[in-house]
Amino acid sequence: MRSIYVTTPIYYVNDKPHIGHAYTSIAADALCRWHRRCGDDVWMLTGTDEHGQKVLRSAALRGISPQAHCDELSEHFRALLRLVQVENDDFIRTTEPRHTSVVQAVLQHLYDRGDIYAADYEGWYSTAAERFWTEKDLIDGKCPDTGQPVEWVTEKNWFFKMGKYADQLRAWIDENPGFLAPASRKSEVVGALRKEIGDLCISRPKERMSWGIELPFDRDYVTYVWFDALLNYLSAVGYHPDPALRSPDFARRWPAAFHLVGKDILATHSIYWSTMLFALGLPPARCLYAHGWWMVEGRKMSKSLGNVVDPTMLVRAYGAEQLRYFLLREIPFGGDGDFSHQAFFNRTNADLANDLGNLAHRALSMSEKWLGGVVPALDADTEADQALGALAAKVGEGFGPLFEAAQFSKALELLWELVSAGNKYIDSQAPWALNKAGQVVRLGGVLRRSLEICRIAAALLAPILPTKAQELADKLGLPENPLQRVGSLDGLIDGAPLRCGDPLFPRLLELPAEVSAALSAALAEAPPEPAPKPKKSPKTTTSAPMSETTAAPAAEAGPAAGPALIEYDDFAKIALRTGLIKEAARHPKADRLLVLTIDLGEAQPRTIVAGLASTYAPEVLVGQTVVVVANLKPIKLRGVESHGMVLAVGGDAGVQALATASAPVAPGTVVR
Ligand code: ME8
Repeated sequence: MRSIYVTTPIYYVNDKPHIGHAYTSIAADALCRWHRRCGDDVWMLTGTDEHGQKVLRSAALRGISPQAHCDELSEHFRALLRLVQVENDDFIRTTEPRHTSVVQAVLQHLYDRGDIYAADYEGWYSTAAERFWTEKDLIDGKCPDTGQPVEWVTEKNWFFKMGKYADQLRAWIDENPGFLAPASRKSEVVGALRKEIGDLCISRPKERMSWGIELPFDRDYVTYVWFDALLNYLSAVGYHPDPALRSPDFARRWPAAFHLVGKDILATHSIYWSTMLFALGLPPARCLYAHGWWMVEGRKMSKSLGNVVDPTMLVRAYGAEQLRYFLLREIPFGGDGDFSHQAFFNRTNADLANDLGNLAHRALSMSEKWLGGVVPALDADTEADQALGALAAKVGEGFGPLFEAAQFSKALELLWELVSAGNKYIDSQAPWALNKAGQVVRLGGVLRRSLEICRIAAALLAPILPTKAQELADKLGLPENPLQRVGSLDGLIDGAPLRCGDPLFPRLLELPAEVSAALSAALAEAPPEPAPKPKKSPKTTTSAPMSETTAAPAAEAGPAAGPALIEYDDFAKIALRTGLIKEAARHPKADRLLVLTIDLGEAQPRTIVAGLASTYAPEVLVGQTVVVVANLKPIKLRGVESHGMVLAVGGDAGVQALATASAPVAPGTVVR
């Protein structure tokens, strides 16, 4: 039995969790669920990072004590885990005594060994940002975060002898090729280590920042938040510098650790953390995996841009498992990606509703209709069956190693080769024709192989879609959903009862109403132009960071003016008619516009250009009845002449819904 200890970063409680936090936790959970299914000894740790300037500032802004703030915010992170079906074994908070006592014991131990010493720290201090900067960080001699003047400050602080362990780290990386992943990010660390590695300032004077763990050997200082936070990976599994005081579980978990982190904190983990471990006489974790960054429409998620994606809303709108699938499928785990509702919508419909859902529904419904609703027997393999079997074998062999290497999207891509082949197999073998011709044995064989593909999908998807995969296994007459025979088209139980029921993933017809509303709200709140941001030094600096960055305040929406009154005659001038959308396409020159062909009951349908592209995929509009302003003078919109206007709910802030008729009506019906 392999021991697998998977960790996520512990998240700052300066604000509520967003989709980036959900991402790492879901990935860690999927990995753990996979290993649990393989029978490994798994432990998943996540938690919250509760000390430091950022958290202190957030609490102060709310006018409550930092501890009360942390208690409340930490709960939001726990609630998110439950919502997205993460089954963590432990959740650590850095304000818990089980953690603070270990941090203090480690500090004392390193101090006693001579690995921590006092020295003057010098640097450019920004009072506005409450942090030090190096000379090269400054922009025009001013704080890069706030643009305010900085002053040269010298202050006593405590330092960890990080530089002493730099060679050991260089050698470790050379000798352990699997330590840093993916390979593309390894070069960043290797590059950083080519330069000299200084020592790490690990203290903050209490007079400047008191929200932290007190240094056991100097009561005027608290511990730098990163030195405190990184130790969570040890404190949570029973570590103590004195081996006699360690929990027996510790040897079970360390160093079998797999740290999943975002690329933003790769340097702190690879350099700070590994050298801290060397100083404690411990080997680094088995693997440090830095995944990529989710952006939103090409921009970093930020409160001030109003584009923070709330995972709670996504779960309510699309479903927790759809979110898990989208995040792990849409981008390679090490790469960056762009979040958009359109991409979510398309991915959910294409992969889950159309490919997998359709395969399952077709195979199950035909088996129910023509074969008595039980698992049919296999027949002798034809050439097409052999090709399908070979593909299943390839998937069975390839999926696990990819998944264990956190290559979730590649593993899913591989599985989908089989799912798509299953749909094509049904098309080419035409079970309906076999049924008509009374070829029952062949019909059974074809449907059995199609059902087997569904079984393989259920077995392999369980770590990502825990509930849906079990639901699919139930439909296939499997009370358990075992991870066996995933490379073979022969794993179902002959004669077991099948249950078709409702489709596994209903097809989305339009963006969920809540999503449209959130998009409109975001548009209303976002500033018209993103404020130009001064260049900021990356979080990955190996110099001694003295504080965290500030968050810009969210833009406020102005008060709405009441509408001006008009006479009835003014209103009567507007000819409103119902229109049936016959065709819809993206505008060739404008992302937000669609070009619609609408039947208004006239001799010819009209071309109308509408700003609906942010809310609706063109294909979902075809067949919908809308309300049209039919007597608007034609106008050219980005080169396409528009003959009318489609009414939608949501005003200037963005479209939330279409204005439509509540019952079927003929095109061209008067609306008044
Ligand atoms: O850095 N895309 O906490 P944090 C992908 N407390 N992942 C994202 C993301 C995005 N846009 N935004 C956040 C800290 N993440 C420290 C960690 S560990 C000892 C201390 C994820 O709240 C990603 O995992 O800023 C990233 O590393 C982490 O959240 C940062 O969370």
